[in-house]
Amino acid sequence: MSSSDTIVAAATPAGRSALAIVRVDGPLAATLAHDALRRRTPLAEKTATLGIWRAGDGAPIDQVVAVLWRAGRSFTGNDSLEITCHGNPLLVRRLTADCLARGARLAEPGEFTRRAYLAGRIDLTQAEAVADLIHASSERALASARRQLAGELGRLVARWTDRTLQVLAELEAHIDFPEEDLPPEDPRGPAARLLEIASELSNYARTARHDAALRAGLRVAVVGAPNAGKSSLLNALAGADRAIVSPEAGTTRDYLEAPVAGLPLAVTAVDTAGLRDGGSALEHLGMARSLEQARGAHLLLLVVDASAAPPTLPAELLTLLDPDRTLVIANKADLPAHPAQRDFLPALPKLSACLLDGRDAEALRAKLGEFLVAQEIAPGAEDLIVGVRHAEAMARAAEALTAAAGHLRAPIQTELAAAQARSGLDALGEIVGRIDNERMLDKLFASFCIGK
Ligand SMILES: Nc1nc2c(ncn2[C@@H]2O[C@H](COP(=O)(O)OP(=O)(O)OP(=O)(O)O)[C@@H](O)[C@H]2O)c(=O)[nH]1
Ligand SMILES: [Mg+2]
Repeated sequence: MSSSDTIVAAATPAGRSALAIVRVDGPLAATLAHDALRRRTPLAEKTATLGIWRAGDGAPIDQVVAVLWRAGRSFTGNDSLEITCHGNPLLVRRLTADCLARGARLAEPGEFTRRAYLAGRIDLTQAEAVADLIHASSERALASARRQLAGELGRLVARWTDRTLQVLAELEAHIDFPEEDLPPEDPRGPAARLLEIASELSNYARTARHDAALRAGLRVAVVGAPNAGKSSLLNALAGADRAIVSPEAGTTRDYLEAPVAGLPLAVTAVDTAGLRDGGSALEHLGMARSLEQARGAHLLLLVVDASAAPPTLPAELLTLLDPDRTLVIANKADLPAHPAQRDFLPALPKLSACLLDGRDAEALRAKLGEFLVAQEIAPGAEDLIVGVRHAEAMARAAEALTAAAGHLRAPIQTELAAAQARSGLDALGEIVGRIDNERMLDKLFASFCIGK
């Protein structure tokens, strides 16, 4: 896979659309456009050129708009061409085939971004952010990808690297001139500084626990006794009439999912069959599914009819009611509250609501969003979330720097400390890609789409 090849790929999905984009990158990009558009003068860079793209035999393929970026000023670092044609897959195929006939080859998945990385235009965290930005399914995931693409994580890593290098330089000076004491420049001494960097690294590594919430979203199970208002809650969360609501107990038999509307995170709510002791064989099948959903959820919303005596819930559910991941929705607030409700599950956080019509829906969704962040089930708007790959390297770096600090306690072994500091630097380098590892890069870019 050489960067001196010219590569071509459709950058837009297969299917019919108003417009589609074919991307070409490499040394042939400029002449290829020049020839196919039958231009007498070279294509001006960064300028939209309208023309008929013709195959080698002169047959017209489509009227297109071509934009050329010259090497050094393009995303990839090479001459790079974007051809916008009409969004018919047949046209895209013919245009691509023509580029192949003119000497290009088909791009591998992620190869454009890989070129940008190899050309030093972006670091590895930014390359990953390109894929994240495309796949983000919520506002918060988009914001996180945007920050990483802007280089926020790369800059953090650069600062940790600089600080570690500073300590390493002092340690090496001490190795060369052991008769002198360890440097007086920083009163905290090298060990304390290494531990400080390690602790920051560990803190950031821990944010990766939110990575899955950003990527795959969260599941919230709505559980409770029959007729408590679970389906009413699902509808309120979804902002749509998804589930059947009826005064008959046992309306919902199976579970049913809907995306929660208006949250910055992708949250799926799951309505379930009512849970109670006893019941028919069919009800038991439904209840088994409810419990399965409850076990698999990131958060439980336990709906309770606050106007009635507290329900008797099955023991299997009670064991799942962890105060950190359960919110009780005390429903039917429009009716007089039953006095015994005050003593019902006092350890759990409660929210009073009326789910009769949509009146509380928006406030409920907002409260749900706040609760998810407050309980650290979901990341907050300001949090920088690192990926699993970054976290793993950060944890290794932290471990090495902690070990380095250990060697600076009596008996002081400066050489061993320096070696550990160096391996900490290597781990930091992996995050941004200052390493030469083809296999790792292959794996990483293989998850990209073709044309990216
Ligand atoms: N008064 C009052 N009635 C409500 C409220 N919320 C729901 N209800 C009524 O309670 C009944 C049951 O509501 P559902 O949402 O179907 O309850 P459920 O928990 O899904 O019931 P099952 O699926 O049968 O287990 C319906 O008649 C609703 O209109 C409320 O806040 N106040
Ligand atoms: Mg229901």
